[in-house]
Amino acid sequence: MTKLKLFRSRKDKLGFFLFLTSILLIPALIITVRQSQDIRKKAYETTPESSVLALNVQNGPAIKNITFSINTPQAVDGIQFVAYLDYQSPDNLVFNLPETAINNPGSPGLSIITNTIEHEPANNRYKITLSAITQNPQQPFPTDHLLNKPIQIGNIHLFFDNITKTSTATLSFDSTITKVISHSTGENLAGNLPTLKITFQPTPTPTPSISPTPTSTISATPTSLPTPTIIPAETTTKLYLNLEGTHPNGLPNLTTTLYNQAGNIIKPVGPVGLGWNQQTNSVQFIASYNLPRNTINQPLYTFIIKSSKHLGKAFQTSLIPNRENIIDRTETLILTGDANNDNLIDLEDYHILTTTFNPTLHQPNAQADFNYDGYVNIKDYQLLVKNFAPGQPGDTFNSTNNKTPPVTKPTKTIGKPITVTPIPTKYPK
Ligand SMILES: [Ca+2]
Ligand SMILES: [Ca+2]
Repeated sequence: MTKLKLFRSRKDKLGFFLFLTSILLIPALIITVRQSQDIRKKAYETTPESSVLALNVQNGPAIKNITFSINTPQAVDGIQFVAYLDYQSPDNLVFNLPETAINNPGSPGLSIITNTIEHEPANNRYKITLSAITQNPQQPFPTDHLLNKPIQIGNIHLFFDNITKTSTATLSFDSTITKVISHSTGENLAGNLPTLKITFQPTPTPTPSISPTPTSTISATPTSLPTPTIIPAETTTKLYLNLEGTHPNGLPNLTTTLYNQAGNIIKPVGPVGLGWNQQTNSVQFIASYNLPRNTINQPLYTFIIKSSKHLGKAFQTSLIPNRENIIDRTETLILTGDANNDNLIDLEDYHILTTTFNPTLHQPNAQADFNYDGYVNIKDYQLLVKNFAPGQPGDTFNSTNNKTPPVTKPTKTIGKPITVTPIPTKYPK
């Protein structure tokens, strides 16, 4: 009698066994992943304290506080968030959110370093952005015993004027945490946070209306100049740049890109030079370009400067063909602190600093060595904190006018007087 053989070989038998195991294991794995996601999401839910806003105001001015809190199961380097305060009945209620309205957080070890409040009258809302980082770069937040307990991120004070009990206005509050950087992994945990929505109904006021603050828009109006096409001429440019933290022995890793008015990149002819100019005490970039000859008008060109640690900077200039052009832009400090070279100085850069912070270890190539002294220490921390500005990226090339300054950064102006000068015999200090 022949024995029934289910498997022709040991290999078949093994294959069948593996198949059976995978059928049983895959659903188990899916359930485990879902469970861990649920756990993480739950850990980040906002606390009841922050989601309830009781507004019991009497006649006359009132101040109400909103407190933001989250739980964190991991130690973090800081938090960034954006919140919108929408008002539905602006005629009934007057309130002001001065820039100083956001206080320091209630949790020790965390400090708020940037906050902005922008009124958007067209949308009936205020936009509030806030960033908080740990006070000590060597100590992530919170300390272990606070993990999974509510962290108070910050308080926002609402100042209400002329409140009466004759009418009702509705205010709703939405906040989104944009970045919560894990100290151990650098992962942005904010994606696991649910949007917090707070709605409250005050008993407010007839009278005044919210006076919209006009937002001034600085728009650079470049003079568009015709570019006649004539035989190109080799043109040398010497660009003097004030890159924060650099010095004769600490030069940045620099990318300098030249654009013409059409938005085309003009590649340098031959090698480019990067060095230190003793006379101007600044970084010197030298390159030659083939530019069209133009005897009538000088077209404007745009240099986009980006170092691996500095924010991008756009400089507009004319370039006179067939000669040396010296462009001194040392009056503009190009800010440092962009450790991951994404053209923002924010929590991710702070995370790189906290994880490489070591005042005694020589780290000549450290990304967070912003003053190029070979160490990541308190001096680099101070530079980063000074320049910390999430949501305010550095310049990039803008094809509409070879650069439009962002509305949120009205201090940035372009189209400054062109400082193209013929080769000076001696550079003036
Ligand atoms: Ca960055
Ligand atoms: Ca340093």
